[in-house]
Amino acid sequence: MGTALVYHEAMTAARLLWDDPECAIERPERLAAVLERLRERGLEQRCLGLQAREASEAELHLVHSPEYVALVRGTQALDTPELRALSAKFDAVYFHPATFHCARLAVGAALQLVDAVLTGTVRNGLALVRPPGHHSQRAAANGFCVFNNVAIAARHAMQTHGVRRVLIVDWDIHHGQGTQYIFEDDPSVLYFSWHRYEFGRFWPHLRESDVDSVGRGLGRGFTVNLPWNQVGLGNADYVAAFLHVLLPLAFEFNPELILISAGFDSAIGDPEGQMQATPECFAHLTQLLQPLARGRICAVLEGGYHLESLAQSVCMTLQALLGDPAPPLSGNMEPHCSALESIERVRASHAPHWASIQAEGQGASAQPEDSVVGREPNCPLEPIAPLGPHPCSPPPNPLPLLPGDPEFKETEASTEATLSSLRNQLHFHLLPPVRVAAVLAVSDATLDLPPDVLCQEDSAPAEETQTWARRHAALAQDMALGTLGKLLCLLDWIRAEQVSSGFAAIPGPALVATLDVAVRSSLAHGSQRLLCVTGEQLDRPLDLADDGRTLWLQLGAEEAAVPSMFHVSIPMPETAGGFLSYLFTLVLPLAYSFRPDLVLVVLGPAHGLQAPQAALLVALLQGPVGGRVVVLMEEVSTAQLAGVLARVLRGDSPPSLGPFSAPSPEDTQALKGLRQQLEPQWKMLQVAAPVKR
Ligand code: X5A
Ligand code: ZN
Repeated sequence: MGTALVYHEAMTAARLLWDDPECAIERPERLAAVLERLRERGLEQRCLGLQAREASEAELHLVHSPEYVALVRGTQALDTPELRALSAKFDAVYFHPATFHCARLAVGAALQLVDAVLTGTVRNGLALVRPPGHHSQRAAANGFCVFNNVAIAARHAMQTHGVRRVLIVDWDIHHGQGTQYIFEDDPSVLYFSWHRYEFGRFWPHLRESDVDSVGRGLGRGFTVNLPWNQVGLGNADYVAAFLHVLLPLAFEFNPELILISAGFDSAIGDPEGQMQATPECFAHLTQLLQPLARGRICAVLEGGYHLESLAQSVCMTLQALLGDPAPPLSGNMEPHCSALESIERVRASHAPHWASIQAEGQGASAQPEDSVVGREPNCPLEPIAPLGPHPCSPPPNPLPLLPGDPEFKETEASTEATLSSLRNQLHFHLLPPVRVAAVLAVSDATLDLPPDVLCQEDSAPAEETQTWARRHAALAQDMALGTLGKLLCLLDWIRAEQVSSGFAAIPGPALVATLDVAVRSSLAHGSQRLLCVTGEQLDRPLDLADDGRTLWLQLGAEEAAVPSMFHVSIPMPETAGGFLSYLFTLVLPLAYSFRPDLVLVVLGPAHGLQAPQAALLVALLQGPVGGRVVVLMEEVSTAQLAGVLARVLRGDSPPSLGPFSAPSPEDTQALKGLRQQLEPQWKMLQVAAPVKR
């Protein structure tokens, strides 16, 4: 199941014909730059290319009034002064004689993409379009947008394909007020938008962009606004917003289709957004959505005005759609105070509507608040975040002026340097030739592994294997020794970037010993930070130094406990909702804060995870570690787990967990207690601004 790329060259025809600094940034070169970079990276060639068609007028009427459509149709025959006069009747809009044609192609592209995904031709896809759509309203153009591409696509999915629930994720840096108005009272569309707001000082300056606009009537709770009140926010803030706001709600909503209003003016270097998120961040955001809606994601371009940043960000999004592992995120992964305050406020506004965040409990100010329009920030204005490279990243070349350096000052030149160094890094970030390797005692045809999974036959040198095996009586046995040799070789290949990930079926009695050796040998070979997640009470080796190089997370312990900052235990949650809240509010924030270079997931004989839960855990843990996940499972679980884990490791979407159920109060309490103890060290756990007010 592939990825579609929908495009038509004619969408570069419309352009601004007079002088207007506000509109000048929305220009044809945007699409040209993106396409050039996609070709250069070989990404276009990996997709199913579809040529965009024009939407019919009936399709435009799914959202727009006949009078408005007729008005736009009429612009084809206007001369420049007439176009200019008409444009002036709207806010931040220009018309060109080609606008009607381009805008119908943009809608048609979104519809074709939805059709390709919903008929099963592809799993997901991206539509590269101009003009953008999310500011467009029933009878108004606005903010460069003529027809609302994504809103029409959502209505079409519901009417033509019988889709019952659509999630729209609007990660453009502007509020898609057009989309909000269209679905305000509709509970079948969950609309999430984050946007630069600055207490109302930023365009479009709307009161209804704030957290307390949650929808109306039956649609109450189905509009989610996350206003950013400070510029300079970045990777940590965006990932925190997904983990602590969007994903809990989205899993509870359980969409059948996801549409992304994919604007990249939220990325570093963009003159509109003034934010700091790097292009890889969009790969992470895309990956985090993949477990939903069976991976049926349609991304439709909106804004994005820095050509280089836009092109790189689109590449990252498309790579994630194609199933490639995402490069690890740069930066220190500490959300800004101002971002945490916004997250806290939107959670408080939505707690009455969603069991998933109600249960998690609130920060210091538990009550939904009134608007903050015109208010001054609670948080001190923070310097723009340092943006050091991830320790796993290859050295950038040439050495850049990276933020994080004490000498560093945020300037236009430094942003350009960051982008060009990122480009070099991304060129360096060649994917290992093998995505998944399997260590099996005997090659087992009944396991139903995807054909591209490499069955690992090679072993580490016998001498090395035997030296390690001497530590444990359980490894003396032939079968255990054979598996250990292959596993050591697999770990070596991962370090050498020949293989991305893998799993190993270990004979039961040797599991603990094999894990012990896997950890020690990885540390001996230079692993800086190793995250070990176990699905049960599996003890951390007592004599292993608690020096911050390993982080142990036991899911399925007897009780919640924090023996150290690097050793966390929690009982297995009782419900599906509880499991999800563990993932989003504990496991992933810890993993994103720790920034491991290797993740070991251990599923022993007593692991309490159902196969879809194990698959989701493994799928999501790939994000923080650049795909370098190794699963050790007890041999008897292989029949049940190998196929499904192999698929998520190669980038397929995990199977659904089944219907949502609220977390139990016990699970919620356990989580809350842990979070309080761990927050000072692991900043991605925070869901509220530090109390200081
Ligand atoms: C789609 C989009 C921005 C309009 C900005 C007007 N529109 N100042 O990014
Ligand atoms: Zn925008």
